[in-house]
Amino acid sequence: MTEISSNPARISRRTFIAGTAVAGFALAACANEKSVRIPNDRIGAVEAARPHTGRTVAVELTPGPAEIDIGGTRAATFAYGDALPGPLIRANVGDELAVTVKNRLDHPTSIHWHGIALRNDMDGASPASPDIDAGAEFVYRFSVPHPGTYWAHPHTGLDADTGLYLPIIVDDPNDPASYDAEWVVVLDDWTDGVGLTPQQVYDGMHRGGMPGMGGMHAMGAVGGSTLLGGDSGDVSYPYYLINGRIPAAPTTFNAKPGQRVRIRIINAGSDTAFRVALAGHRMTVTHTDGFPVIPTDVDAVLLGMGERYDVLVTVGDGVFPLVALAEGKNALARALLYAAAGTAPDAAYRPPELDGQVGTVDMFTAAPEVDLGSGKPDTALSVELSGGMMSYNWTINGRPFADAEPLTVTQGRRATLTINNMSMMWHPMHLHGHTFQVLNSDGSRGPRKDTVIVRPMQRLTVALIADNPGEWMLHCHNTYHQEAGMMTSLNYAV
Ligand SMILES: [Cu+2]
Repeated sequence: MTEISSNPARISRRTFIAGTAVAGFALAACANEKSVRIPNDRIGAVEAARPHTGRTVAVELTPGPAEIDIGGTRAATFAYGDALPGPLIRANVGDELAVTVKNRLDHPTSIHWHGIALRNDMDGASPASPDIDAGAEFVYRFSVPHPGTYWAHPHTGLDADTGLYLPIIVDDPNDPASYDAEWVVVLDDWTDGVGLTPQQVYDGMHRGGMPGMGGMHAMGAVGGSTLLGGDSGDVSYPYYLINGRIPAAPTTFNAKPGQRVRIRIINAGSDTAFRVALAGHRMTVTHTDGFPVIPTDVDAVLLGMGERYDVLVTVGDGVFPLVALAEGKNALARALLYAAAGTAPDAAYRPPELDGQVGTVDMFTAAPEVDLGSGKPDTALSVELSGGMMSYNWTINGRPFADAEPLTVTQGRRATLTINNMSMMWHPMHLHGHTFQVLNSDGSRGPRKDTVIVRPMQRLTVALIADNPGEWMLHCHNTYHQEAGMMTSLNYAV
């Protein structure tokens, strides 16, 4: 690996970042010229048909420069205030969120409400909704139709790899809690302000290219992963965080032995899949990306960037590390669960559950109430993912986003979307505004998801119902792949 400065972002040979700082350059925000504009009344009609409580949850967010203590180390970055993650937003199904954003950054920003089936003109992703200029103010106003675990982050440049992220929970008051306590666990990979900036990381990879690097993982900085089907990532980060803290200075959660705790796990990372386990416990997966599944017991769960898993645990008697293994990167993030007085194992402790039965997307099935059924699709869409490290040219259907040929659906129809990964890297593919259902290769229906891991050379099909008119981004949730162009849009026919 290439060591840079005294407290470096460690970079695998695959990424090959030069050892000198690279001047940042502004990437032109290329609005897709094939952009469509769905008439406001159509978006308004769908919004009106969503559940409405008449209650508004008002929130103010000020994205701006911040210096965050990540556990004895301070990171100069961007954040929503002075904490990491940003403030939890919580609402009931049918509430309206009114989020006033005062942009204190020196560049445009947006907030994308990841996973929420909201009105298209509030999605926080250009061009469907406007980016917010430096110094400007914008109010996102939309209702939240489905309960679940969601999160928010910018959809501008590389800012998703800074401290700009926060969890969102939507509760269903008619669904009584079957647990005693709730623990929100946000995972992240961290370099900004302690190692290279995201722009330096990107520039290094974009200009990189290294003869003979295919399949080579010098120093083990970024290695392979069986679960991910090959290379695990492009960037080896200085730190991996749970709720904004490094493993040596973890956050803690207190519970009593025998209590049932719902853990809402969110992967807010940019280039890291995490394998998560609670030492000494099995966990019951209850939700994938906010939507219920038939409860399934596992030892650990695997989350790509953008994914959420909710799990239930029955707390044992003791002190238990919750450990997130940075998949293929030989590094950990952790937090501690205290259910008794005692001493936690040291920061490098790796619970055996991580090597037990790992929950992956193919193991889960949507709960009957959210199953999309076996209806025959009207439309079959497909995308091909390609690209590689050599020129860092990640694309969908051979085109970067600036030249993308959008997919088209007709409102009210059922569609399948087949994602054909022809690259040697896995990609967590995310669709805005919809929660699709994974179709298993044996024809059975899997879980509802808005972000799904597609392994190298895998062909994965999902089903969706076109019930939310607009222009919706479909992209890889690796921040660097997305920035390099791995994004297109799913447009409703006007
Ligand atoms: Cu990708």
